[in-house]
Amino acid sequence: MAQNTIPYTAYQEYPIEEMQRRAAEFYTDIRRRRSIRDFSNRPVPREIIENCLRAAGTAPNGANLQPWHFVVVSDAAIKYQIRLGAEKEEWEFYHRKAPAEWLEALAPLGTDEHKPFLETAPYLIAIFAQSYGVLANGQKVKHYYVQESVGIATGILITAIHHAGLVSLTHTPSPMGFLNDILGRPAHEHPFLLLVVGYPAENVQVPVITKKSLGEIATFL
Ligand code: IYR
Repeated sequence: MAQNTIPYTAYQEYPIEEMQRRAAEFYTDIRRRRSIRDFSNRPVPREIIENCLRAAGTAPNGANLQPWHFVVVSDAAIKYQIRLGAEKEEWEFYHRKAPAEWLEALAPLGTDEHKPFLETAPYLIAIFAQSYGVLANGQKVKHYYVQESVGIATGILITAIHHAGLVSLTHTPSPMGFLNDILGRPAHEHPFLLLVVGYPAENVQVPVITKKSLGEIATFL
């Protein structure tokens, strides 16, 4: 048993019918979420982003060491620097590095090296995964299951942003080391994702895609 415990009074049980309704309603709501690549420049109150980040920070994670750091960028000059850095890597990706098979897989999405949304959207959230933590006295603390932990936190963040009524894009220029330089993060923090957040542009279009069925993604034994 853990050394220091309190009763879990926050647990809330629902009657079966209510659970069924809640599960169905959540699915109906989250299936509306789409990755958006064309953003409005409409401002978003910072408090909304703060609460979405607080939600992300509740994620289950390795040894509760919370191996993440979120850098929220709304400053136009920094967004411009990030766009330059990302488009440089993306040019390399689309014109030099990406194998034909990968480009074929991306073709239905219509993506290319141009990333204007990195300047248009009101917020870019750079998500960093910390391979270790640093205590106030400078001592290093090893982190565990870092990728899994940060992935879960990112999933909660994306869900919170959708729940709040905003849209996002998981943007992954590769490599993303330029984010450490621009945002002044130390080398032991690895850029995980750049999450673009805001309102969708008016009359935004999204690719026609399908999701795998339950039978394809799950097995009940
Ligand atoms: N990082 C590039 C390419 C890209 C890769 C995958 I996998 C995607 O699902 C989408 C894009 C870009 O952002 O354009």
